[in-house]
Amino acid sequence: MNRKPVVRVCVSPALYELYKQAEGITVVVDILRASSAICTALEHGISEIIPVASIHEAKTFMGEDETIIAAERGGEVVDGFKYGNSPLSYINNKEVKGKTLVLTTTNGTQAIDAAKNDGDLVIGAFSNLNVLAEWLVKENQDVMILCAGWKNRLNLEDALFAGALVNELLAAGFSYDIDSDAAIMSQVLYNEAKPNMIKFLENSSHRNRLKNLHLEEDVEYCLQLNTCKVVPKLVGSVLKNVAKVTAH
Ligand code: 3SL
Repeated sequence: MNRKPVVRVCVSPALYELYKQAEGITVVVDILRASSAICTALEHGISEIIPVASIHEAKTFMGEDETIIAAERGGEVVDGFKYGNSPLSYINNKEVKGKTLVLTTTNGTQAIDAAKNDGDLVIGAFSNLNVLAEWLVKENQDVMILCAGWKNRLNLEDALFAGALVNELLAAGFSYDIDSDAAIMSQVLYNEAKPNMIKFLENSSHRNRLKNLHLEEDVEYCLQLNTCKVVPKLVGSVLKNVAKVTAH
């Protein structure tokens, strides 16, 4: 590319048509909790992930060998499924090692579905912030960060992640798009929130939804930076880790 790559932010899937790009890389983010769960599952032994939009589609995988099926709606594990969307359920869990994970969630996998045919698609979370930023810098293409939000409403935690990633990419030589306001807004929010994100999100909608479901531990985990070294990228219809593994 002869010019600096640009970074843009789409704060809601409802605005996706205004931001979608035929080329470049879309980063789908759903901090609470789908994108955090995807990174964690790949980091802790799941071999690949098939994101699907509907519970019906997820059920079509039932009975397949070496496959774990996870379904979440409204923050809860869907009846009839053993796994939902908790990243913690994939840590230190021998049952998931080497398996394919089929995953459907309220918003995260819907955002993936919306963007899957437009350029490359990767998954971002606080857990893979640095490794993702480094990977995007090497790719040297325009980046659009798509926040999954909640049923087309903006979610603060997704905007915070967008701000963190915009910070990283601008520091590495990316520039704002002419349509820069959402990126700037996200940076302002993140820079204000970063000393204590949990506190910043005290009155936020999805943090409180998960608190009511006694999932505070998940929220704390999802806000930790750089706990995973994976870059989940959609290859066909499957998310695979494309981060280079450094030899020890
Ligand atoms: O909306 C989603 O995709 C989920 O991440 C929501 S929840 O955190 O599992 O409630």
